[in-house]
Amino acid sequence: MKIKRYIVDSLPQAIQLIRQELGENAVILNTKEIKTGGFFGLFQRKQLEVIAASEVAEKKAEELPVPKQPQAEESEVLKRLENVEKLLENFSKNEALVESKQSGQKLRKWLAKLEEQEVDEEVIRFIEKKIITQSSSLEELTEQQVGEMVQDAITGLFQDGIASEGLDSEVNMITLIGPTGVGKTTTIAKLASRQVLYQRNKVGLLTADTFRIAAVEQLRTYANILNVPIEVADSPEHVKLAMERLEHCQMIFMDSAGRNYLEEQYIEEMKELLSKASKQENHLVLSMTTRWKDMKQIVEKMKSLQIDKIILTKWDESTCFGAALNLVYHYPYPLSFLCLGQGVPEDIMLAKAQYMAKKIMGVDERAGSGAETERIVSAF
Ligand SMILES: Nc1nc2c(ncn2[C@@H]2O[C@H](COP(=O)(O)OP(=O)(O)OP(=O)(O)O)[C@@H](O)[C@H]2O)c(=O)[nH]1
Ligand SMILES: [Mg+2]
Repeated sequence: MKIKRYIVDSLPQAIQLIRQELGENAVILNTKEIKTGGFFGLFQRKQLEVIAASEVAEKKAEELPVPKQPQAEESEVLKRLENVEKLLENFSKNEALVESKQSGQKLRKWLAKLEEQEVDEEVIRFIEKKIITQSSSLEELTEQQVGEMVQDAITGLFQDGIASEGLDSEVNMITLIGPTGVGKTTTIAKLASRQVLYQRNKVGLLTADTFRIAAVEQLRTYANILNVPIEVADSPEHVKLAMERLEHCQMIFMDSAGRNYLEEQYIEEMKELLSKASKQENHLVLSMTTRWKDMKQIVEKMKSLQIDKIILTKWDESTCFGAALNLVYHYPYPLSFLCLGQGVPEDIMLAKAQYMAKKIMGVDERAGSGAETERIVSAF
């Protein structure tokens, strides 16, 4: 028995070839539509795979001088055909297995990248499941196309975790809370500058950070540049009085000392104070240079204060961005702003899903997208 595989454009073409090569008695065992050629998965051609067999071996057997046993010979052919069928079945099963392994490999490669970026296990499994259920033909996609699907899934998660407004238009007091050195004071300077420069709002600054003299001076410098009033309060009680003195301002930005959040007492006092102020928003400031494990602990600790939104700073200094995705996946606090440098007021922009997803996927933002201009224009 001779078996041959043909890749053709049509069945008549296959029949002609089979007759020429395997003779008139050849039989077609299987036909299947396949895709061939193409470039990175594009422009592929639909063709037909035809498996045909001819009974050459039987003819030889007939020529041998053996006693005629027509019935036995017949059964022999059937047996062989059954074997061929089994072989073909195994062959296509193996082919399917190889294909599914390949598609798995492409997806696994991207998921490994997410792991490198410290996207946590649960989020990775969520993305994997989403992509597998979304596409029944992953094996037909190129690695790049699978990557685009991963990026879309990440963008979708971020889109659900972004605040509809950076600063709520109803709000007249913004408090920035968060650990030491994440950029609270710098971010207040950025936000306040923009209110003064672009929104033409009357702005007041208030600092509850009296732990370091330099901290007050830092904010006072910005207040002087912007020509806006600044109040210093050294206890939650004084914060209340300071707020009254700034009542004429359309927007008050309150700075706080990161160090104080280590003290339960301070957190308790702030909690009471913040719950009293109406029309106010608390933005928790976190730095992208913080490891996810630590960031999670900070959020857990700060949770008892009312967190309305999260600002993520130092995108320019980090190489690992998965924590941002973990945050929106695990916590209900929407992202408001992203800070991308020390420059006041330009290095801030509204949280943007595509930007964050690209960072995680390692797509170079500098390559032609004009990130610099983008962040200045879209900050408010
Ligand atoms: N690269 C980079 N540096 C930043 C960013 N935001 C703030 N910084 C820098 O981080 C350092 C600390 O910033 P601060 O604004 O003083 O931080 P803070 O949270 O007020 O710190 P404490 O008052 O000590 O709690 C400064 O050198 C800032 O210039 C940012 O987005 N990117
Ligand atoms: Mg500060």
